[in-house]
Amino acid sequence: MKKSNRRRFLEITALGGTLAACKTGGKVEEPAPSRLGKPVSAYGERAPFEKAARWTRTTRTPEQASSNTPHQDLNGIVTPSSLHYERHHAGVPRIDPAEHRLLIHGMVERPLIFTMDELHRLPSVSKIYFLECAGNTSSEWPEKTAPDVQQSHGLASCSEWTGVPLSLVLAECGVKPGASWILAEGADPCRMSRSVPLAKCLDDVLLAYGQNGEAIRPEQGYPLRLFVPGWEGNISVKWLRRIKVGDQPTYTRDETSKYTDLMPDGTARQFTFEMEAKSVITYPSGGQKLSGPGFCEVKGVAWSGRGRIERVECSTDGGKTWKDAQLQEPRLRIAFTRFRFPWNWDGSEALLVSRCTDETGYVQPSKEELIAVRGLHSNYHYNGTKVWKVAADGSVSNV
Ligand SMILES: Nc1nc2c(c(=O)[nH]1)N[C@H]1C(S)=C(S)[C@@H](COP(=O)(O)O)O[C@H]1N2
Ligand SMILES: [Mo]
Repeated sequence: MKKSNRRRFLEITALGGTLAACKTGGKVEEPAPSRLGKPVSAYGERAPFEKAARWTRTTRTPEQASSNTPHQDLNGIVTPSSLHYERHHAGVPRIDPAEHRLLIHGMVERPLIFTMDELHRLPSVSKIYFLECAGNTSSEWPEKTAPDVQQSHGLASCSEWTGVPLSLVLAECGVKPGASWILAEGADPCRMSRSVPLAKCLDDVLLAYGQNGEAIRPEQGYPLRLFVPGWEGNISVKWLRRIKVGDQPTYTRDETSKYTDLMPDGTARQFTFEMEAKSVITYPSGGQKLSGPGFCEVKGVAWSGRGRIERVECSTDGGKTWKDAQLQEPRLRIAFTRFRFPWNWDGSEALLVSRCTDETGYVQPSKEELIAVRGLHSNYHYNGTKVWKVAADGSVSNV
């Protein structure tokens, strides 16, 4: 999978491509020496020329809102914390970590209350995981369309999360025989809460306090969130303050009024936890414009809640023919995987689309295949392939 720069250059020329770059006209001047720069600073800032920003949408009130990651502007697999998507139902609470407590009670031998300090002393792990709202890409159900990848796929981001395995803390409390679910509750005014099967809690769920090397951002749940790898974002309860161990799901408002899907036969899917494999081309993507024909590296991200991404294929003719994309290593389980596909645009209309396969062998469905199974009344868990049209003038749009 590794390629030397020389090989990559040969690949471009083999494609008949040319590199879009300014000609020097023979005369090359060295850049002038610069003046003394800005002094050191306590907390870094990005270059003032960089403008990538979250796109925000207010659902009902300013607190009932979401904001989307600008995938079109990002590289690699880690989303900067300041650009991680946000979704909250009652605003971002301001929580002093010194005051914060986590209560664990219910079907346990020893109900315990943890301070943040006590949690920080416990054995910890760091893992790179994506997080995706179940509603991500719901704009692709037929009646609606998003103009760009930020609006269509921006409710998914990927961070390195640090925290204590929940299994360890539950072992401290001593889970009673017969227990099979937990209820996790947030400290925000709506007390957002979800039921999580105990088996998942004992597997890979984290009590996370770190994000990309520093403390979790307030928007992501500071000072403590539940992190449930690979499952719909809603279940990763932020500002976590209480876990109650029990022997059945609680059927909270968030898992009955929402986060269920109406199927074609009128029944509803509930507790659809896993996020299925999805991929999307982020460059070139909707709203962008190619300056002219020639070489263009197609780039994108793929992820699966069920494990590792094994394969990504790309098509430039709307899915009639496919070729394998290059996958950036390391390919981590339940994390973004960056893919790249060398393309020489000949200037005629093209339909760019990607399709991924995860380690379980599951292949991302086309929109038509997804609708055949799920119908048209669903809102959550859309993971169909995404086609972008490149018009002859280079402009890219959602089709
Ligand atoms: N306490 C609490 N936890 C919450 C929410 C919330 O509103 N309150 N929103 C949920 C939803 S719908 C999603 S998709 C994720 C979003 O996490 P993020 O804002 O860190 O991206 O958090 C979940 N956890
Ligand atoms: Mo969500």
